[in-house]
Amino acid sequence: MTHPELELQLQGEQQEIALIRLTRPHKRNAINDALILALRATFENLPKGVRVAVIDGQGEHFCAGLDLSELQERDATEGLHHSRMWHAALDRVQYGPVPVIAALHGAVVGGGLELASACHIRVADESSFFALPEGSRGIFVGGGGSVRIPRLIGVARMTDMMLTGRVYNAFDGERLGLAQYLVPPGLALEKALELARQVAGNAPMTNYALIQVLPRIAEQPADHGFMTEALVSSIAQSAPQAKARVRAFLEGKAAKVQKTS
Ligand code: 1HE
Repeated sequence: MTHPELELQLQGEQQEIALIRLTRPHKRNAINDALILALRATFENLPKGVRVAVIDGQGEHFCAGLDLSELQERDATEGLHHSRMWHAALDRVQYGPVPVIAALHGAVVGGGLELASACHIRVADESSFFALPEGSRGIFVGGGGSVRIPRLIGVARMTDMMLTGRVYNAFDGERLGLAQYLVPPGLALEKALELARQVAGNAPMTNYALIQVLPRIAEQPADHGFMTEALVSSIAQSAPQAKARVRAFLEGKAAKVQKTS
């Protein structure tokens, strides 16, 4: 399946890394209907053998958010369906088959930040900036941002971003939790691919539990969460891969945890 708004490239020794690139640089990768549908289709049809995905944007910016030129033509009912279409697509990103790493640079704004917040790891280079211009455009987030972004930075900070148009630079973005990694300009993709190789090497059941179960435990009352955790950890540890990995450590054949400087 090919989409002009999006490029899928397989990387890694076993083609286990899917590099998904937004390819509308002339529109700063603004997300029109075709692009959001292409994202959904891509995550629903990842080639067999893919174990991790990386998303980045072509050109000077990761993503300028919703393509505002399409907004003018929608009435309320169409707007509702449009927002639900984004929800469905970003649900496939967050709860798809593999962990997803966003490589961020330049503008990560509006729907671009909503897309980034549906990913599991965000790597920002120092040129990145984060904003929610919806507030000043007289609209509201519609791509799941009101659910996901407060979980990263809190309701108060998101409210401020939308009420005042506040823009966070890359340093503040990383400090607040909009990104987990900060790298020099131009190196976000390289770092994201390095992390992707590491993630692809994990036991599949561990990755599955991390992307599918951990966020759901976070939504459960503590008592239910403990029970879910016990069930999932018992399944994970019974996998042959887990047993082999633990044995390798006990026999001195696996890496120790290294102190960082
Ligand atoms: C666009 C869009 C867009 C650029 N929709 N066409 N998002 C925003 O409110 C952000 C709007 N964009 C910007 O603030 C700036 O474009 C950027 C800071 C991202 C980049 O600035 P710059 O100087 O590199 O580019 P530019 O000259 O502003 O834009 C280049 C072209 O891209 C230009 O079109 P052209 O035909 O004149 O060349 C722009 O009009 C076009 N462009 N951004 C449409 N967003 C699910 S709900 C989510 C709700 C939202 O995301 S609202 C926030 C929308």
